[in-house]
Amino acid sequence: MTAETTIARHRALVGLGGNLASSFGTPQETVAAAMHALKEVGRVTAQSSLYETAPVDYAVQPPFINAVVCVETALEPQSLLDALLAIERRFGRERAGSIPKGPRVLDLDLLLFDDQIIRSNGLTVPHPELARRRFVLAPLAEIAPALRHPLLGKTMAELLEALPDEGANRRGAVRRLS
Ligand code: PH2
Ligand code: MG
Ligand code: MG
Repeated sequence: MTAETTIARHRALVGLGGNLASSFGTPQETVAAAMHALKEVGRVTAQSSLYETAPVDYAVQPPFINAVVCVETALEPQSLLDALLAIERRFGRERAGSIPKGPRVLDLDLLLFDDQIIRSNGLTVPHPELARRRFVLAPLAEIAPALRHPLLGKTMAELLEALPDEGANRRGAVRRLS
């Protein structure tokens, strides 16, 4: 047996988003750099395209760049979340005094962790907003269309298809780049 096979492996889906420039450059450059930084938490097995997306929930802010990455990790959920928050801080994320759901340089959200259901202080998995956000589901369905939501029982492709085509989550609110 190799050392590799003795390590507990989990599959985590991580959502990335940002709409402010950072020391890494434009939001597009920042999210691309953050996708690279996610190699620190495990083995990146898939990464979506970058998407330019209309802001949801807090409307008066610049468009976002969003993406989703799949990472195989030996970290348990809380340690993984801590590592994601540390990367956010390194990219210049300021939480104190910021507008909830408002502009940010980098947001890293733990969307799914194996088929685990977690409800603890500061961590809810699956991410509670996942199924109603096109800016999450479009990149998620691009890299993991057959992955099933552990609470809703539907695949990511089915959840994307079921989104109402109106309001902030309408089809045209999400544009795949490159
Ligand atoms: N994140 C939010 C609030 N609204 N809108 C888009 N398009 N993309 C985001 O990542 C986003 C948002 C809070 O996390
Ligand atoms: Mg978020
Ligand atoms: Mg977040």
